[in-house]
Amino acid sequence: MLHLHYHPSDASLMPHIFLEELGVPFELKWVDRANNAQKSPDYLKLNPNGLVPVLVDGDLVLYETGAILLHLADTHPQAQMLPPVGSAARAQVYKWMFWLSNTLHANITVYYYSQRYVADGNTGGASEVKARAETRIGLLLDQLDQQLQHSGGPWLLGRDYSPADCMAFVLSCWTRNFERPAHTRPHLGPYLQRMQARPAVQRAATTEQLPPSFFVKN
Ligand SMILES: N[C@@H](CCC(=O)N[C@@H](CS)C(=O)NCC(=O)O)C(=O)O
Repeated sequence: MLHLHYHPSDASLMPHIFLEELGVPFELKWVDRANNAQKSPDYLKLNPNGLVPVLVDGDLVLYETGAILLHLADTHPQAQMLPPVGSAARAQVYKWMFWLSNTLHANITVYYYSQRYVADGNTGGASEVKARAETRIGLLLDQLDQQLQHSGGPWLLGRDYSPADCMAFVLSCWTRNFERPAHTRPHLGPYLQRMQARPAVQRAATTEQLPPSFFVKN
C-alpha cells in the first residue's frame, strides 16, 4: 500500500491528485503542521528537510514532489501518464516539471515564507520580499500562460495529460489572492477550470476539505 504524508492544500495535493488520477489504492497520513509535526524527529527520518509531502512505497521513502510524481507515473505504466522514454515529448514533460518545481514553486515559497528571508522582526523587509516575489511570479505565470497558448491545450503539454498538470494546477491555485492571480490570464483561466472539473481533482479536494476559495480569489 502506498502512503502519502500530506497536509491539506500543501504541495502534497499534487501527488494526492495524481494518485486519484491513477485510481490506485493509497492511504493518506496527516502531518500536523499546526504543531510542527513536519520538524519532529520521526518525520525528519522520512524527510530531513522537514517538508510535506513524503511518499512511502514499500521500502522506498521518497520526498520531493516532482520525484514522487515521476515515480508514480513510472510504476503505473498502464495509466500512460508519460510519453515513451527517450521521446522529445517526454523531455518536454521533464522540462516543465523541473521548471515548475525549481522556478515557479521556489518563488512561491519566497512569497509565502518572506519572513524567513529577512532578520527576525523586520516586517518591512519581509513585505518588500513578498511584493518582489509576487512581481517575479507574475512573469512566470505569463510564461505558463504562453505555454498553454503554444501547446493548444487542453493540458499543459497539449493533448496528453501528464503529472506536470498536477503541479501547474496547484501552484496556480496558490496565487489566488495575488493582485493578478493565475486564473485571470486568458489561457490559464480556462485551463484551471478544466483541471478543477476533473473527477480526480474533485475527489482530492473533497478529501482535503478544500473550500471553493482555494481555487479562486477570496
Ligand atoms: N521542494 C519540496 C517543497 C515542499 C514544500 O515546500 N512543502 C511545504 C508545504 S507546501 C512545507 O512542508 N512547509 C513546511 C515548512 O516549511 O516548515 C517539494 O517539492 O516537495
